[in-house]
Amino acid sequence: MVEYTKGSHAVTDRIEIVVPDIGDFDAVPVIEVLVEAGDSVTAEQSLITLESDKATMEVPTPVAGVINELRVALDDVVSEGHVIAILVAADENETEGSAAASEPETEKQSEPASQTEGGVAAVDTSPAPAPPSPVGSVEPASSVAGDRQSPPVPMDADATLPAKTAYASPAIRRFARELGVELTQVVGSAQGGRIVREDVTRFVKSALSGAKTSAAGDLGFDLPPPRKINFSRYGETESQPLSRIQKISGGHLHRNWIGIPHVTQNDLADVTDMEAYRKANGAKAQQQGFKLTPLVFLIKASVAGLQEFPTFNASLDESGENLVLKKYFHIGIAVDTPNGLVVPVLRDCDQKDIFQLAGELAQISQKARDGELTPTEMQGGCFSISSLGGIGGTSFTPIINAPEVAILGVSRSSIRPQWDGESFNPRMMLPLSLSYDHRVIDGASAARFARYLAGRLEDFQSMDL
Ligand code: CAO
Repeated sequence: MVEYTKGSHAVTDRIEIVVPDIGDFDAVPVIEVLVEAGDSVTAEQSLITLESDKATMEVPTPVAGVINELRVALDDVVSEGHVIAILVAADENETEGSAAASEPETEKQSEPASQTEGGVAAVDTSPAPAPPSPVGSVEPASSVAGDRQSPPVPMDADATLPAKTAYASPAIRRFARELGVELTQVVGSAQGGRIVREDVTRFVKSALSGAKTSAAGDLGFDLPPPRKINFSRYGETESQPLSRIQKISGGHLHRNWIGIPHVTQNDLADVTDMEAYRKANGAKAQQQGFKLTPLVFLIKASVAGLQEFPTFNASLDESGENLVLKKYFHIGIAVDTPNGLVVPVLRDCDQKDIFQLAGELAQISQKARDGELTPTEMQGGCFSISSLGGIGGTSFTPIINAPEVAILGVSRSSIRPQWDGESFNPRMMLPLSLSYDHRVIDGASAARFARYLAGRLEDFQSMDL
């Protein structure tokens, strides 16, 4: 396509800039449009960015000129030969003039393919800058593929994204470099976690506004979002949405997991005698319409532990510099429901006996399974217990239910041989897993607390049952 326009200084050509040979790729989305109609461009300046599954590639114009018409838009899908833009080429003098007159445009120029800071996630396939081509050397006929003057550089289909490398186009890398932004710190909001211009500016604004770490969970670091994976490439799949509870509790669990330095202290309690007592009292509970499970003894032991170790019955305040010590004893119980995990709170457990607690537990866990808990019933806990003992296991790491500072995980009791100094005896041993916030509780205190719990269960009669 040629159109000769008599200008005052030169003859200009309308040239189609097309997608060059991009290797084995076909139907590749346009993830960035770097120019607008009316922009002056220099030879080798990038016009658009394309993206395959694993790599990005900028397509430059082989000649200088003015963008007369843009033929692609964001998210268009293009293949080799697709027309990107119609360019009005200028002669050398005009090119120099326009480049000088539009200084900011030079920001958009391609850089050599050696941009490797921060690990190369996005493969910059822009060729090394070539000397501007004299207009006269561009054939004023038909299309100009990007590869005519800029040798095609195929996308790197095998490029993988290491976990902590930034995924951004070369243009965004340049932009970030100009602002002094370390791209590995920025969370990408575009598909597959790719970083776009807005992500960089948001990061800068956040840094300028002084975002900082606090006890409240303002974590002060960004995590790269999960990559989009097409699992159906490997076999049949089906999509199932998470339940509302899973979505809500998932956010809390994630924040607590990454925001609190967890350590889990494991111990074993000899509950042989306690189990005998529990079984002996089972019928009494049954008559009242509920079961007497080990959980109520664990609630009582936990209350005793919180009374003995007040820092376990505490929360960090918003500043992260003070502990709020609580004088009440409300225990959260993790309940498994068809819709996900919920943690209703049993109040004033220090003032209730094991039968009252067993009755309340039966009632509130049924309410939880029926999806009828009110927000108030899930608030105000001091310490939580997550019991998987009815199911099995030998230990696990429960996640602290912030703003609490510790949680007790309970696994299934079993008969284990215990050495009494002379012989092994079969004893019923209950595994305890105490996760604690290491900012508030040190390891020695946690070991003492876990031992204390075990001791209370072993000497259960000493508790106020
Ligand atoms: N060791 C051995 N047996 C145990 C036990 C233990 N640690 N804990 C409970 N059991 C027994 C009970 O005695 C009961 O036996 P019977 O059926 O013979 O009476 C059986 O296991 C089932 O107990 P249960 O689970 O119905 O009752 P519970 O009081 O122990 O627990 C509740 C109640 C609501 C906490 C529980 O049903 C539940 O939902 N647990 C799951 C909690 C959870 O999902 N935690 C994970 C959170 S992190 O994702």
